[in-house]
Amino acid sequence: MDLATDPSTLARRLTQIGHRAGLDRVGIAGIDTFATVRSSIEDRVASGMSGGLTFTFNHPERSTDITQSLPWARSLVVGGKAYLPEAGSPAATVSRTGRIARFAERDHYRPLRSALGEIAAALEAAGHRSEVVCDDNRLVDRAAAVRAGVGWWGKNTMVIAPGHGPWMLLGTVVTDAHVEASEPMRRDCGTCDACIPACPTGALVAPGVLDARRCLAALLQQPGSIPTEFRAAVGDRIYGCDDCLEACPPGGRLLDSVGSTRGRVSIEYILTASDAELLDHFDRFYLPRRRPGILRRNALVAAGNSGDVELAALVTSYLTHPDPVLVEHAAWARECLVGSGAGQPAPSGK
Ligand code: B12
Ligand code: SF4
Ligand code: SF4
Repeated sequence: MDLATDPSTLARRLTQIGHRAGLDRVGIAGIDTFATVRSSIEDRVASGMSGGLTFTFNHPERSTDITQSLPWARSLVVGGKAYLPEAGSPAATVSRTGRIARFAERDHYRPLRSALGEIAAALEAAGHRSEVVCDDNRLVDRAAAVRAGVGWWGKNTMVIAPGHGPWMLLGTVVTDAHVEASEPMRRDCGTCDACIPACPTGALVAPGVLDARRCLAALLQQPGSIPTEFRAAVGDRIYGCDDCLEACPPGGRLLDSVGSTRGRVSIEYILTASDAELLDHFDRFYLPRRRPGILRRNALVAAGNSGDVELAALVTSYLTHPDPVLVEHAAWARECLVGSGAGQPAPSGK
């Protein structure tokens, strides 16, 4: 592939390549430090709102300045790939199953990475260095996307794009080529604030500010105990949470167009499968240190919330499990199912 050398033609060609490879949005950004984002991340850590998450919170100075990882970087070619309607929607209620957020219903990062790979390959064929950086601690993906005009920053902290709403995963090709930057999008949420009351745990504490200590997406992927005050709100979730995305009007039409139901998984399967089976079946999930116990813990909470007494025997079998976290969640779930009232959290808050 012949690539032009002038920055403006190069931007056009790379955008075309990205779209042909399946990207829904492509934009170009410069590599200046994301200074505001850096101070936001530092504020989240200082206030405790990062909730012990690592990712970009570990080294904000590195995640907000790509030249610290890739000193040759000159431009960021940012891509967004929508995962609706493909991901479908979890059916409303199917007994003895839990729900997986749409982004993780299968590996939706794969087509995104592959499309970004085509852009990188074209750059390399033209003699440029390039590297795909996607959902990686070296770069704040949303900040790059906003600067590249891929979308705007929503009050639910998501990058929102016209036609796709928040239902888009993001990634970047970092290159040493000089590519003309795109204009950031001149749009914002306006007077809408539908996502804020839609959050079941009040994790969106102000427009654009997420307290990860309250966010179910964070709580369900972290090890340890899920605080009892949030267990009822977990509902039937096993991994991820889509409530603040579902509430978002710019993604509404796409959500309504979804025909298929996916993203349900058997609670009994999670509670009876071996470690190896769980890690293989859910290999796309982020589970710190590959701990399958996180899934079992979540399944116990979902079982407790199900009100389905048929699950009580399986839940009870966990009362002798060697992992004390699972024992405690099993006791809670059992109390919900056969204790003071099906579906109610244990009154003692154990
Ligand atoms: C850590 C992380 C999480 C954490 C924390 C999320 C968070 N909001 O910070 C947890 C585990 C909770 C999480 C959850 C989810 N995540 Co996540 N996550 C990341 C990760 C690794 C880093 C994000 C980060 O740096 N946060 C730091 C904080 C400070 O950034 P921020 O909240 O965006 O803050 C900015 C805005 O709030 C804005 N802002 C500040 N004030 C104001 C005021 C107003 C009015 C407005 C509008 C904006 C605004 O400026 C801040 C920065 O200066 C990225 C991948 C990556 N490497 O970038 C994926 C990423 C953000 N996650 C993603 C996804 C898909 C999700 C989930 C939807 C998954 C799910 N269904 O469960 C949920 C969504 C929850 C939510 N509302 O954010 C996508 C988002 C795609 C998109 N279109 O935006 C990313 C980009 C992964 C990817 N490569 O596609 N995630
Ligand atoms: S992902 Fe769920 S819990 Fe987290 S902020 Fe959005 S609605 Fe709230
Ligand atoms: S629900 Fe409304 S306020 Fe929230 S991100 Fe979507 S458009 Fe913005």
